[in-house]
Amino acid sequence: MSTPARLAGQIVAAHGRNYLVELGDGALLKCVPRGKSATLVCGDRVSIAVTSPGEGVIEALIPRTTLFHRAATLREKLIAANANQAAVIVAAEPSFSDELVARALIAAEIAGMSALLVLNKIDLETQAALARVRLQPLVRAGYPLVELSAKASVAPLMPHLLGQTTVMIGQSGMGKSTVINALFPDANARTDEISRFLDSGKHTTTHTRLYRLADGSALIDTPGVQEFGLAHVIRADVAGVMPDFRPFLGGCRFNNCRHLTEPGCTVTDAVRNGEIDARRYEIYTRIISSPV
Ligand SMILES: Nc1nc2c(ncn2[C@@H]2O[C@H](COP(=O)(O)OP(=O)(O)OP(=O)(O)O)[C@@H](O)[C@H]2O)c(=O)[nH]1
Ligand SMILES: [Mg+2]
Ligand SMILES: [Zn+2]
Repeated sequence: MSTPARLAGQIVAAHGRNYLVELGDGALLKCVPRGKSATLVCGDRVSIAVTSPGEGVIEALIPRTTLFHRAATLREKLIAANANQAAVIVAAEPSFSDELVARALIAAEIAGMSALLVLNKIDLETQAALARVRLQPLVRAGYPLVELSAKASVAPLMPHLLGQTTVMIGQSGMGKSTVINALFPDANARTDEISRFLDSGKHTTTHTRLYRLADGSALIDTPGVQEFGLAHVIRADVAGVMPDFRPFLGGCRFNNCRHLTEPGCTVTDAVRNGEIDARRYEIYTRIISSPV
């Protein structure tokens, strides 16, 4: 008896210990991991053995290039693996947390991923103008900003997706799934089907899901987050992954300066003379003083 051939695939959805694995030819297989295994996550590349038509066993995890995650003090929450870019989405309405956005951007940088901002629902013009003002410090920090109305068109986002594996992250109601549905007409049916099945009456996403564009690039839809814990991030590293702080690092009197109340701090100098945005600095102090 010969051992079944191993095939390479990528996890496109995870439901508990059940994984949907996409093979190179696009075929989907329902898979379970063999024995006790490390936590697997959407985007993971795995080696599988087919056990019956449409089903398989995950034999091995192929090393990840990136792992995007958030972490509370005692609980780590993996979001997606092997993405090279995070798209942090906010909307004109409902109002978004600029601290959550800052935290997600920091997590992306720590994971070695690039990041971009998406402002959705610009058809709501008055609220969009306010949102734009709140995003200004991040735009000045250098993050690309894509504005769109996902209900009308997602075309402005396309050039940023091609050739990339992008994980979309943001609070509930920002429009992540609306973007997905516009890009993948098939996804629409699935969302409706799932919400009907769960009878939730809402369209809130409950599972992370990877969608493939025609050129092979991927977009990962994730459930809305209410908080973005950075318990895994060393506090001394935070300033260095905030691009608007970077030009002012390295010149402080103390080389272990936390940029709080230390004398001779070039960061607090920059805050005082307006070169670092006051709200961004407030968010920095909140993050480094928080256990998560
Ligand atoms: N006015 C307006 N409404 C939009 C737009 N895009 C999305 N919406 C609405 O915003 C609501 C939330 O959209 P979703 O796509 O479900 O948001 P989500 O980010 O996936 O939310 P979760 O799955 O809960 O995280 C829906 O009622 C959409 O119809 C837009 O461009 N303009
Ligand atoms: Mg959703
Ligand atoms: Zn300092």
